[in-house]
Amino acid sequence: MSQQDCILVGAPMDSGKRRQGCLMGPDAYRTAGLAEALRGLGHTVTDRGNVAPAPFTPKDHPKIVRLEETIAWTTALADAAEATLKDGLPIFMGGDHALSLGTVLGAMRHAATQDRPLFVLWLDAHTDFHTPHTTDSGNLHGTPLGYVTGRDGFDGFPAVENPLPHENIAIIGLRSVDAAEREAMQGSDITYVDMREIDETGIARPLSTFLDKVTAANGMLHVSLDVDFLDPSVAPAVGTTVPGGATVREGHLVMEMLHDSGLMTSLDLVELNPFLDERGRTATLMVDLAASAMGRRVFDRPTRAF
Ligand code: 4U7
Ligand code: MN
Ligand code: MN
Ligand code: MN
Repeated sequence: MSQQDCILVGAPMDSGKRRQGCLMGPDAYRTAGLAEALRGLGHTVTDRGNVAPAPFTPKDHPKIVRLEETIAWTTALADAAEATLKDGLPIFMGGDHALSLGTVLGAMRHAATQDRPLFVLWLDAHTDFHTPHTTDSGNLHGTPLGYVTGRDGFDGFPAVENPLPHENIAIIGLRSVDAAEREAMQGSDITYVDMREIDETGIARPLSTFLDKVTAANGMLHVSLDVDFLDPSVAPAVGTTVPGGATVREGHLVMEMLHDSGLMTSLDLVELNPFLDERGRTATLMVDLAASAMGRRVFDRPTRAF
Protein backbone atom coordinates (compact mmCIF):
# COMPACT_ATOMS: atom_id res chain seq x y z
CA MET A 1 0.00 0.00 0.00
CA SER A 2 1.07 3.54 -0.60
CA GLN A 3 2.19 6.26 1.77
CA GLN A 4 0.07 6.68 4.90
CA ASP A 5 -0.31 9.30 7.62
CA CYS A 6 0.69 7.40 10.74
CA ILE A 7 -0.27 8.92 14.07
CA LEU A 8 1.52 7.62 17.14
CA VAL A 9 -0.51 7.85 20.33
CA GLY A 10 1.03 6.89 23.67
CA ALA A 11 -1.31 5.10 26.10
CA PRO A 12 0.74 4.54 29.27
CA MET A 13 -2.12 2.64 30.87
CA ASP A 14 -1.20 0.24 33.66
CA SER A 15 -4.51 -0.26 35.49
CA GLY A 16 -5.66 -3.39 33.66
CA LYS A 17 -3.81 -5.78 35.98
CA ARG A 18 -1.80 -5.91 39.19
CA ARG A 19 1.73 -6.22 37.85
CA GLN A 20 3.10 -2.80 36.93
CA GLY A 21 5.43 -1.64 34.17
CA CYS A 22 3.39 -1.22 30.97
CA LEU A 23 3.30 2.53 31.61
CA MET A 24 6.87 2.57 30.29
CA GLY A 25 5.75 1.04 26.98
CA PRO A 26 5.24 4.22 24.90
CA ASP A 27 8.73 5.51 25.66
CA ALA A 28 10.23 2.10 24.93
CA TYR A 29 8.65 2.20 21.45
CA ARG A 30 9.97 5.72 20.96
CA THR A 31 13.43 4.62 22.10
CA ALA A 32 13.32 1.57 19.82
CA GLY A 33 12.70 3.92 16.87
CA LEU A 34 9.10 3.26 15.84
CA ALA A 35 8.64 6.69 14.23
CA GLU A 36 11.97 6.48 12.39
CA ALA A 37 11.19 2.98 11.10
CA LEU A 38 7.85 4.10 9.65
CA ARG A 39 9.35 7.25 8.12
CA GLY A 40 12.01 5.07 6.54
CA LEU A 41 9.20 3.27 4.72
CA GLY A 42 7.98 6.56 3.22
CA HIS A 43 5.11 7.28 5.60
CA THR A 44 4.51 10.57 7.34
CA VAL A 45 4.60 10.11 11.10
CA THR A 46 3.28 12.41 13.80
CA ASP A 47 3.73 11.59 17.49
CA ARG A 48 0.85 13.19 19.37
CA GLY A 49 2.39 12.38 22.75
CA ASN A 50 0.59 10.49 25.49
CA VAL A 51 -3.10 10.38 26.32
CA ALA A 52 -4.07 10.86 30.00
CA PRO A 53 -7.10 9.37 31.72
CA ALA A 54 -10.21 11.46 32.35
CA PRO A 55 -10.49 12.59 36.02
CA PHE A 56 -11.51 9.77 38.37
CA THR A 57 -11.92 8.89 42.04
CA PRO A 58 -10.56 5.47 42.97
CA LYS A 59 -12.68 3.19 45.16
CA ASP A 60 -11.94 -0.16 46.73
CA HIS A 61 -13.51 -3.23 45.15
CA PRO A 62 -13.35 -6.75 46.52
CA LYS A 63 -12.38 -8.23 43.17
CA ILE A 64 -11.89 -5.79 40.31
CA VAL A 65 -8.50 -4.08 40.02
CA ARG A 66 -8.47 -0.27 39.57
CA LEU A 67 -11.95 -0.06 38.05
CA GLU A 68 -12.44 3.72 38.10
CA GLU A 69 -9.03 4.38 36.59
CA THR A 70 -9.73 1.89 33.82
CA ILE A 71 -13.08 3.51 33.08
CA ALA A 72 -11.36 6.92 32.95
CA TRP A 73 -8.80 5.62 30.45
CA THR A 74 -11.54 4.02 28.37
CA THR A 75 -13.34 7.35 28.07
CA ALA A 76 -10.18 9.22 27.09
CA LEU A 77 -8.88 6.60 24.67
CA ALA A 78 -12.21 6.16 22.87
CA ASP A 79 -12.19 9.89 22.18
CA ALA A 80 -8.53 9.79 21.10
CA ALA A 81 -9.16 6.86 18.77
CA GLU A 82 -12.21 8.44 17.20
CA ALA A 83 -10.35 11.74 16.68
CA THR A 84 -7.12 10.30 15.28
CA LEU A 85 -8.92 7.97 12.88
CA LYS A 86 -10.23 11.08 11.12
CA ASP A 87 -6.67 12.17 10.39
CA GLY A 88 -4.81 9.00 9.55
CA LEU A 89 -3.78 5.58 10.76
CA PRO A 90 -3.38 5.65 14.54
CA ILE A 91 -0.89 3.35 16.25
CA PHE A 92 -1.59 3.10 19.96
CA MET A 93 1.57 2.45 21.94
CA GLY A 94 0.54 0.68 25.14
CA GLY A 95 0.03 0.26 27.86
CA ASP A 96 -1.71 -2.92 28.89
CA HIS A 97 -4.51 -4.52 26.89
CA ALA A 98 -7.23 -2.74 28.85
CA LEU A 99 -6.43 0.19 26.55
CA SER A 100 -8.37 -1.62 23.82
CA LEU A 101 -11.56 -1.11 25.79
CA GLY A 102 -11.19 2.46 24.58
CA THR A 103 -9.43 2.17 21.23
CA VAL A 104 -11.87 -0.40 19.83
CA LEU A 105 -14.85 1.61 21.11
CA GLY A 106 -13.46 4.71 19.38
CA ALA A 107 -12.83 2.74 16.18
CA MET A 108 -16.43 1.47 16.30
CA ARG A 109 -17.71 5.03 16.60
CA HIS A 110 -15.53 6.19 13.73
CA ALA A 111 -16.54 3.30 11.47
CA ALA A 112 -20.20 4.13 12.12
CA THR A 113 -19.63 7.69 10.83
CA GLN A 114 -18.17 6.17 7.64
CA ASP A 115 -21.07 3.73 7.21
CA ARG A 116 -18.56 0.93 7.17
CA PRO A 117 -18.43 -2.14 9.42
CA LEU A 118 -15.52 -2.49 11.82
CA PHE A 119 -13.58 -5.75 11.99
CA VAL A 120 -11.12 -6.62 14.76
CA LEU A 121 -8.09 -8.91 14.50
CA TRP A 122 -6.91 -9.94 17.99
CA LEU A 123 -3.41 -11.46 18.09
CA ASP A 124 -3.13 -12.93 21.56
CA ALA A 125 -2.51 -16.03 23.67
CA HIS A 126 -5.74 -15.15 25.50
CA THR A 127 -9.32 -14.52 24.37
CA ASP A 128 -9.77 -11.42 26.59
CA PHE A 129 -13.50 -12.23 26.52
CA HIS A 130 -14.18 -11.94 30.25
CA THR A 131 -16.57 -9.51 31.90
CA PRO A 132 -16.19 -7.99 35.37
CA HIS A 133 -18.60 -10.75 36.44
CA THR A 134 -16.76 -13.73 34.98
CA THR A 135 -13.13 -12.75 35.64
CA ASP A 136 -11.39 -14.67 38.42
CA SER A 137 -8.26 -12.52 38.44
CA GLY A 138 -10.12 -9.18 38.55
CA ASN A 139 -7.72 -7.91 35.87
CA LEU A 140 -9.59 -5.88 33.27
CA HIS A 141 -6.96 -6.41 30.56
CA GLY A 142 -8.71 -9.75 30.15
CA THR A 143 -12.06 -8.13 29.23
CA PRO A 144 -11.90 -5.84 26.14
CA LEU A 145 -13.53 -8.29 23.71
CA GLY A 146 -16.27 -8.95 26.27
CA TYR A 147 -16.89 -5.20 26.46
CA VAL A 148 -17.00 -4.29 22.78
CA THR A 149 -19.27 -7.25 21.97
CA GLY A 150 -21.78 -5.91 24.46
CA ARG A 151 -21.56 -8.52 27.23
CA ASP A 152 -23.16 -7.63 30.58
CA GLY A 153 -21.28 -6.34 33.61
CA PHE A 154 -19.52 -3.21 32.42
CA ASP A 155 -21.48 -0.82 34.63
CA GLY A 156 -19.90 2.63 34.77
CA PHE A 157 -18.09 2.26 31.43
CA PRO A 158 -19.09 4.32 28.39
CA ALA A 159 -22.12 2.64 26.81
CA VAL A 160 -21.43 0.41 23.82
CA GLU A 161 -24.21 1.67 21.54
CA ASN A 162 -23.81 -0.83 18.72
CA PRO A 163 -21.91 -3.88 19.91
CA LEU A 164 -19.34 -5.39 17.58
CA PRO A 165 -20.87 -8.44 15.83
CA HIS A 166 -19.10 -11.71 16.68
CA GLU A 167 -18.67 -12.45 12.95
CA ASN A 168 -16.41 -9.38 12.69
CA ILE A 169 -13.80 -10.71 15.15
CA ALA A 170 -10.90 -13.12 14.69
CA ILE A 171 -8.60 -14.13 17.53
CA ILE A 172 -5.38 -15.83 16.51
CA GLY A 173 -2.68 -17.36 18.72
CA LEU A 174 -4.81 -18.87 21.49
CA ARG A 175 -3.32 -21.13 24.15
CA SER A 176 -4.69 -19.84 27.47
CA VAL A 177 -8.47 -19.69 27.70
CA ASP A 178 -10.36 -19.73 31.02
CA ALA A 179 -13.36 -22.06 31.43
CA ALA A 180 -15.91 -19.22 31.44
CA GLU A 181 -14.36 -17.71 28.32
CA ARG A 182 -14.23 -21.05 26.52
CA GLU A 183 -17.90 -21.61 27.17
CA ALA A 184 -18.88 -18.17 25.89
CA MET A 185 -16.51 -18.44 22.92
CA GLN A 186 -17.72 -21.86 21.78
CA GLY A 187 -21.30 -20.63 21.65
CA SER A 188 -20.34 -17.59 19.58
CA ASP A 189 -19.61 -16.73 15.96
CA ILE A 190 -16.17 -15.36 16.78
CA THR A 191 -13.35 -16.86 14.69
CA TYR A 192 -10.89 -18.34 17.18
CA VAL A 193 -7.66 -19.93 16.07
CA ASP A 194 -5.56 -21.77 18.63
CA MET A 195 -1.89 -22.72 18.37
CA ARG A 196 -2.77 -26.27 17.43
CA GLU A 197 -4.64 -25.08 14.36
CA ILE A 198 -1.67 -22.86 13.49
CA ASP A 199 0.64 -25.87 13.86
CA GLU A 200 -1.57 -28.00 11.66
CA THR A 201 -2.62 -25.61 8.90
CA GLY A 202 -0.22 -22.70 9.18
CA ILE A 203 -1.13 -19.18 10.22
CA ALA A 204 -1.71 -17.80 6.72
CA ARG A 205 -4.81 -19.79 5.91
CA PRO A 206 -7.15 -18.70 8.73
CA LEU A 207 -5.85 -15.13 8.46
CA SER A 208 -6.46 -14.97 4.76
CA THR A 209 -10.02 -16.32 5.20
CA PHE A 210 -10.72 -13.54 7.68
CA LEU A 211 -9.14 -10.83 5.53
CA ASP A 212 -11.26 -11.92 2.57
CA LYS A 213 -14.32 -11.39 4.74
CA VAL A 214 -13.18 -7.86 5.63
CA THR A 215 -12.55 -7.06 1.96
CA ALA A 216 -15.96 -8.40 0.90
CA ALA A 217 -17.68 -6.16 3.47
CA ASN A 218 -15.56 -3.07 2.65
CA GLY A 219 -14.72 -3.11 6.36
CA MET A 220 -12.30 -1.10 8.44
CA LEU A 221 -9.84 -3.26 10.36
CA HIS A 222 -8.52 -2.64 13.85
CA VAL A 223 -5.55 -4.87 14.75
CA SER A 224 -4.67 -5.49 18.39
CA LEU A 225 -1.23 -7.06 18.89
CA ASP A 226 -0.61 -8.41 22.39
CA VAL A 227 3.08 -9.15 23.08
CA ASP A 228 2.06 -12.54 24.49
CA PHE A 229 0.87 -13.62 21.02
CA LEU A 230 4.59 -14.25 20.49
CA ASP A 231 6.54 -17.00 22.16
CA PRO A 232 8.16 -15.76 25.40
CA SER A 233 11.55 -17.01 24.21
CA VAL A 234 11.57 -14.23 21.61
CA ALA A 235 9.32 -11.72 23.43
CA PRO A 236 10.04 -11.95 27.16
CA ALA A 237 8.83 -8.45 28.15
CA VAL A 238 5.31 -9.36 29.18
CA GLY A 239 3.66 -10.18 32.49
CA THR A 240 1.46 -12.99 31.19
CA THR A 241 3.94 -15.30 29.45
CA VAL A 242 2.49 -18.49 27.97
CA PRO A 243 4.89 -20.95 26.31
CA GLY A 244 4.17 -22.25 22.82
CA GLY A 245 3.45 -18.94 21.12
CA ALA A 246 3.93 -17.59 17.62
CA THR A 247 7.41 -17.55 16.16
CA VAL A 248 9.15 -14.45 14.85
CA ARG A 249 8.35 -15.55 11.32
CA GLU A 250 4.70 -16.28 12.05
CA GLY A 251 4.44 -12.79 13.52
CA HIS A 252 6.03 -11.20 10.48
CA LEU A 253 3.92 -13.23 8.05
CA VAL A 254 0.74 -11.98 9.71
CA MET A 255 1.99 -8.41 9.50
CA GLU A 256 3.17 -8.76 5.88
CA MET A 257 -0.18 -10.19 4.86
CA LEU A 258 -1.93 -7.33 6.65
CA HIS A 259 0.12 -4.90 4.66
CA ASP A 260 -0.57 -6.65 1.36
CA SER A 261 -4.29 -6.60 2.15
CA GLY A 262 -4.30 -2.82 2.55
CA LEU A 263 -7.07 -3.28 5.12
CA MET A 264 -5.59 -2.17 8.45
CA THR A 265 -6.97 1.17 9.63
CA SER A 266 -5.71 1.22 13.25
CA LEU A 267 -3.24 -0.73 15.39
CA ASP A 268 -2.70 -1.39 19.11
CA LEU A 269 0.70 -2.48 20.41
CA VAL A 270 -0.10 -3.75 23.89
CA GLU A 271 1.22 -5.44 27.02
CA LEU A 272 4.90 -4.55 26.52
CA ASN A 273 6.44 -4.31 30.00
CA PRO A 274 9.91 -2.80 29.48
CA PHE A 275 10.78 -3.58 33.11
CA LEU A 276 10.82 -7.27 32.11
CA ASP A 277 12.68 -6.86 28.81
CA GLU A 278 16.16 -8.09 27.91
CA ARG A 279 18.25 -5.30 26.37
CA GLY A 280 15.21 -3.96 24.51
CA ARG A 281 14.72 -7.05 22.36
CA THR A 282 10.94 -7.26 22.79
CA ALA A 283 10.42 -3.56 22.08
CA THR A 284 12.63 -3.90 19.01
CA LEU A 285 10.72 -6.96 17.77
CA MET A 286 7.40 -5.15 18.21
CA VAL A 287 8.73 -2.19 16.20
CA ASP A 288 9.92 -4.57 13.48
CA LEU A 289 6.48 -6.21 13.37
CA ALA A 290 4.78 -2.81 13.09
CA ALA A 291 7.19 -1.98 10.26
CA SER A 292 6.20 -5.19 8.44
CA ALA A 293 2.55 -4.23 8.80
CA MET A 294 3.41 -0.88 7.23
CA GLY A 295 5.24 -2.29 4.23
CA ARG A 296 8.74 -3.39 5.17
CA ARG A 297 9.67 -6.43 3.10
CA VAL A 298 12.70 -8.35 1.94
CA PHE A 299 11.72 -8.54 -1.74
CA ASP A 300 8.79 -7.35 -3.78
CA ARG A 301 6.82 -10.34 -4.90
CA PRO A 302 3.36 -11.08 -6.20
CA THR A 303 0.79 -11.74 -3.50
CA ARG A 304 -0.04 -15.43 -3.20
CA ALA A 305 -3.41 -16.97 -2.65
CA PHE A 306 -3.66 -19.46 0.22
B1 4U7 B 1 -4.10 -10.21 28.20
C1 4U7 B 1 -6.60 -14.33 32.37
F1 4U7 B 1 -6.79 -15.88 34.10
N1 4U7 B 1 -7.55 -14.93 31.47
O1 4U7 B 1 -8.52 -13.17 33.09
C2 4U7 B 1 -7.32 -13.36 33.30
F2 4U7 B 1 -5.46 -16.40 32.49
O2 4U7 B 1 -4.43 -8.86 27.75
C3 4U7 B 1 -5.48 -13.69 31.63
O3 4U7 B 1 -4.41 -11.08 27.05
C4 4U7 B 1 -5.82 -12.41 30.94
O4 4U7 B 1 -2.69 -10.31 28.50
C5 4U7 B 1 -4.71 -11.91 30.04
O5 4U7 B 1 -6.66 -12.80 34.16
C6 4U7 B 1 -5.01 -10.57 29.50
C7 4U7 B 1 -5.97 -15.43 33.22
MN1 MN C 1 -4.53 -9.48 25.57
MN1 MN D 1 -2.64 -11.99 26.25
MN1 MN E 1 -9.55 -15.31 34.24
